[in-house]
Amino acid sequence: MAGLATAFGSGAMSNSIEDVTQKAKVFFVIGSNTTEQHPIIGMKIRQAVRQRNALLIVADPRQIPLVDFATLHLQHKPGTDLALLNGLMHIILKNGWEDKEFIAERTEGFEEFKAVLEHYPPHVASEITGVSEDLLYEAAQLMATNKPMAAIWAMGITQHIKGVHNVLALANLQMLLGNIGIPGGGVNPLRGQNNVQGACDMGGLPNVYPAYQPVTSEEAAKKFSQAWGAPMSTKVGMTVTEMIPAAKAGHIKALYIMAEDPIMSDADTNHVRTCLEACEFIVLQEIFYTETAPYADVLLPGVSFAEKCGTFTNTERRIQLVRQALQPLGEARPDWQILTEVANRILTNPSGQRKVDTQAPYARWDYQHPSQIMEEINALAPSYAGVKYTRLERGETFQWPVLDENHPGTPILHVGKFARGLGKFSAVEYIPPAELPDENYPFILSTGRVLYHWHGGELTRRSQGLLEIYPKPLIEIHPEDAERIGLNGRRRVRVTSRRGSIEAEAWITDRVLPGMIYANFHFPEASANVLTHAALDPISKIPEFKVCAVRVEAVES
Ligand SMILES: Nc1nc2c(c(=O)[nH]1)N[C@H]1C(S)=C(S)[C@@H](COP(=O)(O)OP(=O)(O)OC[C@H]3O[C@@H](n4cnc5c(=O)[nH]c(N)nc54)[C@H](O)[C@@H]3O)O[C@H]1N2
Ligand SMILES: Nc1nc2c(c(=O)[nH]1)N[C@H]1C(S)=C(S)[C@@H](COP(=O)(O)OP(=O)(O)OC[C@H]3O[C@@H](n4cnc5c(=O)[nH]c(N)nc54)[C@H](O)[C@@H]3O)O[C@H]1N2
Ligand SMILES: [Mo]
Repeated sequence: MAGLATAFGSGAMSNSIEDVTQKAKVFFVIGSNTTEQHPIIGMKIRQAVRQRNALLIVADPRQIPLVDFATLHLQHKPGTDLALLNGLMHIILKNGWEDKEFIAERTEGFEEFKAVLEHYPPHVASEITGVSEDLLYEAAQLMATNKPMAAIWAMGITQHIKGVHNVLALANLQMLLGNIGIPGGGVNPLRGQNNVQGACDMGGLPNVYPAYQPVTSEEAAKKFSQAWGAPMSTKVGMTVTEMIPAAKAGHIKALYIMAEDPIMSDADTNHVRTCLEACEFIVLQEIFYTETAPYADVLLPGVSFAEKCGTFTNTERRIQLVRQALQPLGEARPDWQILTEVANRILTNPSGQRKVDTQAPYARWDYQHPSQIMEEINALAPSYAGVKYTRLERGETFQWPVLDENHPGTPILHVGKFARGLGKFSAVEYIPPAELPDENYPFILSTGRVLYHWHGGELTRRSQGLLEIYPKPLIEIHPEDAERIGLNGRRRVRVTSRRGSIEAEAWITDRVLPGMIYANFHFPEASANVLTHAALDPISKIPEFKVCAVRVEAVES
């Protein structure tokens, strides 16, 4: 997420869902299983294709359901996106299909970028990606001759050691074609969790305060020190993927984990277990007793979305009010109330260091209602300045930035001008994934989700209906590979990486490429994360969930 912030001010959709799905002439969907993971947006893309003949290019190593609607499917090898994108842009430039006016007026860094593209003529791009030269040419032509094109992506692009560079390459593509700041175009990362956008907007990242005010800025540090009554550091903090290993190394003594299940969702589960074991003190704020719960010293019972009020900010930067529908059970309380209580204990603890000036405007921790939290947000986060609770209660929703009480919000970012002035082309080169197949581990494993389950499955494995449809983890394997490993009518496979081993049922299907298998992390008895590799993107610190090397063997059921 931090990485996306470098390109466009924040990792958010530049255009709105309505705008993109109604106005794009071409959809370029890369690394997003949209119909299964963002079903509403997926449905709208399907409608656009069927009802108004929009064109659809899907770039995905798997035959995802959206491929049935696609004009072209670029089925590239996992982890080769940069070669694919640079190869497409090479063709666009060679044919003079770029938007020369946009490049001259709105961008910088074009010459260096152009020099890098020289390294990706069609035969090279085709060799690396496995996509034929003809198909590359067809895709480039289709993109360049139909404007506007909306670029849409998700985790298939970002969960790589080159995830940030992949995103920068997509921004390059959209600038090259002049598809930024216009209806039906833009750079559109589909955010995952219902409120992950809101969490980032509120500074739930190690490098920014609310509204992406940089932690390293003296000015921001001063602003927040005064508001919160305590000195603020200008040092960038750690990401979760750095904190967990730091707990093992002894650099972190305590973890306060809220609404995360690292035993299920972090890469390399066996390693995560040893890290959590080594950590001296763990607080877990959860709504269920999860796989991570046995490692916690204290469990704090939170409540689900239906039992509290507040706001969620969705993937198109839209801030929406949530109203409480159910009464919390037992001692469970909304997360903000638990945090308020904990903060008050710290503030009033006589043995504590009490460096807080409680006279500061927002140091009191006396919230009675989420509307008071929103008042603080209005005052401190400029892009939320006009998101007044009273407006939300009247039924308004807004896409930030909402600059003041009368501002209607901003459906499309970067109209006429980028947040940073000129849009910068980035010269980014392809490098292979951190771990590639070899003699001992001859398959590529890619991981992700299925329609019927949610991450660690804590929420969805409790639903009888969902379990009836998808009761156990399945590992997708190509028919040729099933034969090669001698499955021979049997269904069970053992998958082993350098980090661990799981056994599960195989789903023999040509959804995946030969030489590639696909697994999910929805079931503790066979979670893909036992196998995954915690190699991180050096900028975003996201693990390479989408590529590692494994061995696959048939086992007796
Ligand atoms: N039902 C359901 N919906 C969800 C979630 C859930 O758990 N269940 N989770 C939510 C969350 S938090 C998120 S982040 C989103 C994730 O949404 P997505 O990113 O769409 O979901 P993933 O399953 O991670 O896989 C993305 C796609 O990337 C492809 N892929 C794999 N490797 C590569 C590669 O190297 N390059 C490219 N271009 N593609 C590749 C996969 O085949 C897959 O189609 O989903 C959200 N929606
Ligand atoms: N192999 C592999 N691993 C992945 C990924 C992948 O594609 N492949 N994707 C990654 C991505 S994109 C994501 S987002 C993560 C998701 O990983 P997590 O965030 O760990 O997964 P979730 O299951 O969404 O949520 C964790 C917990 O939040 C709890 N919870 C739900 N609502 C509330 C609430 O209101 N309050 C509190 N206190 N708790 C609540 C649930 O009970 C659940 O146990 O997984 C990552 N891990
Ligand atoms: Mo996510």
